[in-house]
Amino acid sequence: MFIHWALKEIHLKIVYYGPGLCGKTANLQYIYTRIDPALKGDLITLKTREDRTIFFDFLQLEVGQIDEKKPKFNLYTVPGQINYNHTRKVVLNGVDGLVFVADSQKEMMDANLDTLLDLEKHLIADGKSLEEFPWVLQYNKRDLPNIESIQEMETKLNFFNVPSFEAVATRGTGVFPTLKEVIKQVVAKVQQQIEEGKRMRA
Ligand SMILES: Nc1nc2c(ncn2[C@@H]2O[C@H](COP(=O)(O)OP(=O)(O)OP(=O)(O)O)[C@@H](O)[C@H]2O)c(=O)[nH]1
Ligand SMILES: [Mg+2]
Repeated sequence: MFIHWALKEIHLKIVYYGPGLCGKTANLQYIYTRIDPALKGDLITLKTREDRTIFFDFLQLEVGQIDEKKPKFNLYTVPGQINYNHTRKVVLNGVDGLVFVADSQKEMMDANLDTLLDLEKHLIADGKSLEEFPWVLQYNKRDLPNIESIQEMETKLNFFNVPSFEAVATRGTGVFPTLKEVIKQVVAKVQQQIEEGKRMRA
């Protein structure tokens, strides 16, 4: 979180995390096409020729008001490829909320879990933990034939019982429910922090 007092803005960072090719960029691309131009910045993407993310995708959104300040949500994706571990760590710096995008295809279950554990490791190194952090799960690619059941994915990945959403990111299905829930959690946490801050000063 970063508060720009002069502009009365609160900048909040949401990161889409998940294994390679799970659909993180597809989420941001859909959001970008559906947001009022007055409320969004450019979609900035840094990708290889094969459309794989090499550093991150970035999109800024404006939503409502918190404590008389304008919240600006900075949405980032991480690169999912194994060899970009350091980049993922850098992109996670200062994160306020997370969307874990899982790939529903059966053969991706190990990669989903490994990536989730890798995320937890980065958070712990930064003094945070999935157990007490605003985050949601998205089960993406529900349109493909060889997918795992939701029940099985819940058992394998949702060990902290966070809100979860089925999605087909390329069609936009489930994309906004996922985003709205993570925003709701992040805002609730920020409001709590602001109230605590006020009490401390009182
Ligand atoms: N059928 C189907 N394909 C999808 C879905 N979401 C994404 N894809 C496809 O999966 C491929 C990878 O999607 P991306 O959004 O680039 O995945 P990513 O997670 O950003 O991948 P990296 O940046 O390489 O980590 C693309 O060909 C997408 O069109 C989905 O819900 N269903
Ligand atoms: Mg990507």
